[in-house]
Amino acid sequence: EAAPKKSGAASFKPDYDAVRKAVEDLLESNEDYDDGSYGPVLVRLAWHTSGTFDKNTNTGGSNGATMRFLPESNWGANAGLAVARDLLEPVKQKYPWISYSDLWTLAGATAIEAMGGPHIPWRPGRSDYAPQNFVALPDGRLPDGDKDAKHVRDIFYRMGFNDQEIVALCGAHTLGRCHDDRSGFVGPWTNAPTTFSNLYFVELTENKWHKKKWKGPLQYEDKSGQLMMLNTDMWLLWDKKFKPYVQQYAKDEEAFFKDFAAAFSKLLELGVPFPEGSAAASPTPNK
Ligand code: CCH
Repeated sequence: EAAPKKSGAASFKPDYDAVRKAVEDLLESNEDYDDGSYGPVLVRLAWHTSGTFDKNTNTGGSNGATMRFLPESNWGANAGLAVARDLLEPVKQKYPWISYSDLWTLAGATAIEAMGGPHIPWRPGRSDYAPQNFVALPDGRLPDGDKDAKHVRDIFYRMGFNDQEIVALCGAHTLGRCHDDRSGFVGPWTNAPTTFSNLYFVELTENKWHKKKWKGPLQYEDKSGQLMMLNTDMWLLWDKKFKPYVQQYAKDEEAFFKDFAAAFSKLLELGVPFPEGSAAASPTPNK
C-alpha cells in the first residue's frame, strides 16, 4: 500500500491555475486603460518575449525573460511593454516560485482564452537568467510594420514558422490597437479589439483599404478612418502564398482558432530547454 503523502516543502506543487486566475482578475481591472482590457498588451508581451528566437543560432526566445534588461527593454519594438511587465509584477510577488518567463507566456495564453479565443496549450519549464548571465541579443529580431512580405518571411522563417503559421499568428491583430506614443502608428484593426475572433481577416478581405494621408508612418485606413492596417498586414492579402490562408480564416473561424492555438503555443516554446520526454504541449486544458 502506498504511504500517505507527507506534507511540507517536498510535496510543494506550483498552482498554475492560481496564477491564471490572478492574471484574469487583472485583465479588466482598469476601465480607463485603452479599450478597458490589458489583454491585448499581455498577448503582445508574450509574443515579443518569444519572437526573438533564431533557429540557426538557437538564441533568443522566451526562456530567460531577457526583456527585463537593457538593451532589450528599450528596443523600439518593445515600447509600451513596460505596462504589461509592471502589471504582472504583483503576480510575481504573490507567486514568487514562477519564473518571469513562465509568467509572461502563461499570461498571454490566459489572456487569449479569457478574451474568447481557443485554448492555448502551455507548459512550465522556463527559467530566468541572472542579469550577469545573459548575452544581449541584437536589435532587429522583431518585425517592422511598414515593411513588406519578404521582411515578414525573413523574420518568421528565422523562428521556424511556415506561411500558414505566419498568417495564423498575425490574426492576433484582431486584438488591441496601435499607439502613436509607442510604435508611431494609430488605431485598432477591428471594432472588437478585446474579443479574440477572426474579424481581422474579415476586415482585411471585405473592407476597402487606402493609404492614410498624414504626416505619420505609412499605414492604411478604411473609409470611416477608424480602422487601420499596417503595411505588413496588407502584404498578407497581396502576397500570392499568404492570401489563401487569409481567405480561409475569414470564412472559417474554427480553422483559424485551431491553427492559431497550435502556432501560438509553438511560439511560446521556441528555444525553451524543456526536459527530454516531456510532452510537446499539455494535452488537457489548463483550466
Ligand atoms: Fe503585432 N503589432 N505585429 N503581432 N500586435 C502591434 C500591436 C499588437 C506587428 C506590428 C505591430 C504580431 C505580428 C506583428 C499584437 C500581437 C501580434 C503594433 C502596435 C505594431 C506596430 C504597437 C503599439 O503601438 O502599441 C508586425 C509588423 C507583425 C508581423 O509582421 C503577432 C505574431 C502577434 C501575436 C501572436 C497585439 C495583441 C497587439 C496589440 C497590442 C496593444 O497594446 O493593444
